Amino acid sequence: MTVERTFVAIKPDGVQRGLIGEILIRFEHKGFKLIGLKQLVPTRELAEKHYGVHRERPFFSGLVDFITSGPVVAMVWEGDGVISSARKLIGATKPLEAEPGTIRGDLAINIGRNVIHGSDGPDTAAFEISLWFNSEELSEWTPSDQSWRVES
Ligand code: D4T
Repeated sequence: MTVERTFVAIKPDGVQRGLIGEILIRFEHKGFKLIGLKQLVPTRELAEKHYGVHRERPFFSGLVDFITSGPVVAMVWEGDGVISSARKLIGATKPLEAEPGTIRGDLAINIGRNVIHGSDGPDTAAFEISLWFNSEELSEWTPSDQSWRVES
């Protein structure tokens, strides 16, 4: 298994609903390592770049309006297989189809208010991390209990 990094963002609905702690703890308890964390209100330019693949979709402008409507908590998480594992922790895009136990399955109802974003592959992860973070905002560190999470 390769050590990877992924981009995760708590969307404005998750921040407004006071779900930051609830979401962070799921990634921490899983054992992934937090490399970067900040809260910001995204500019339209940032949001349009982030959701650029959806530019032609009918929901695009509503999605950009929503994601720029308030603070977002942007994060980078690191660990073995973290890109696909984060997607599993997050659950299906449509919250009513997301399994119980996943973040969307437990905490959301509506596709347009689905609380959280996670990169969907290695190329997207690299693009989104560099879009949202400067390199000096990312920390290189070793958790003191690392040997209790990962066999060396
Ligand atoms: P994100 O990118 O937010 O993690 O969501 P997903 O990766 O799970 O899903 P996506 O890229 O297909 O959709 C991006 C974003 O657009 C919203 N959306 C999507 C919406 O409001 N209406 C829609 O019909 C779709 C397909 C939800 C997530």
